[in-house]
Amino acid sequence: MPADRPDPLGGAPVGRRIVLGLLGLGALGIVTGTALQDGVSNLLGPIETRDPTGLVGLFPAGDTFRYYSVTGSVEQQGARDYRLDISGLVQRPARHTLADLQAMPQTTLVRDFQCVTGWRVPDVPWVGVQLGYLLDLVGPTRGADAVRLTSFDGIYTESLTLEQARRPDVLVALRMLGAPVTHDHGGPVRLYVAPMYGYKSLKWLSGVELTRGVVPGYWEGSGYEIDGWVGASNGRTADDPTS
Ligand SMILES: Nc1nc2c(c(=O)[nH]1)N[C@H]1C(S)=C(S)[C@@H](COP(=O)(O)O)O[C@H]1N2
Ligand SMILES: [Mo]
Repeated sequence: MPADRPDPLGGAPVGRRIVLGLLGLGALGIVTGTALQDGVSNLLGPIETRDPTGLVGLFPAGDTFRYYSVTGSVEQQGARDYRLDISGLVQRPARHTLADLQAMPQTTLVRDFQCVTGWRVPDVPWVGVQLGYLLDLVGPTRGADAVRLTSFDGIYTESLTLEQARRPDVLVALRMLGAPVTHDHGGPVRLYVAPMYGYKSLKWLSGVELTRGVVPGYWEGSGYEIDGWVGASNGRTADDPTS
């Protein structure tokens, strides 16, 4: 039989193409509960190592978030210490406290959260300030066409084109799951990029830098798509100009 065909009885490995294909569908919770708890082993590769047949993972994992961090532990930032810097190619650089952000217009979204490794949490309530609103406050200069996002974990970075960053479903999130964003989920302030995979939703957000040209994020050197669209789902429509 072809090497890529799953063979449950014979136990032949499912080819990488098929595993990735399932992930690409994105609708199945296809990883097991404990397999992917730790941060650095979240790459696509380990799924095959831990579940060589690809069959164990076809059982639903439960609709829960996994804790991910590429660093061991992250220092807590409380409501008083928190600062968000918006800098780079802007007319008026800004620094916001948590209270500043709370006083700005809040947007509520109820959308899925979907990790590229296969787990997905449906209908999560998110509340926060649209990233586009914050960009309007600073006024990107003519040369700016992207944003680089940094985390106070000191390591993780992400990026979006300016057009993506201005989407109304991209939030600087202050609340998720009906409560302030917890430390483990990247609080007090994280990004939520509804139409893209979870890795774009940077936790412990500390900086937004306007750049010329997209600077690839932490995982994007290892083969993750820079444009991490989840597909035509989660509120994105086929006639969406940025899809
Ligand atoms: N700073 C930081 N942000 C991050 C990550 C990370 O390791 N560090 N992991 C990303 C990935 S791959 C996912 S799926 C989500 C997980 O969010 P959660 O830990 O709230 O479940 O955070 C994203 N943002
Ligand atoms: Mo992820």
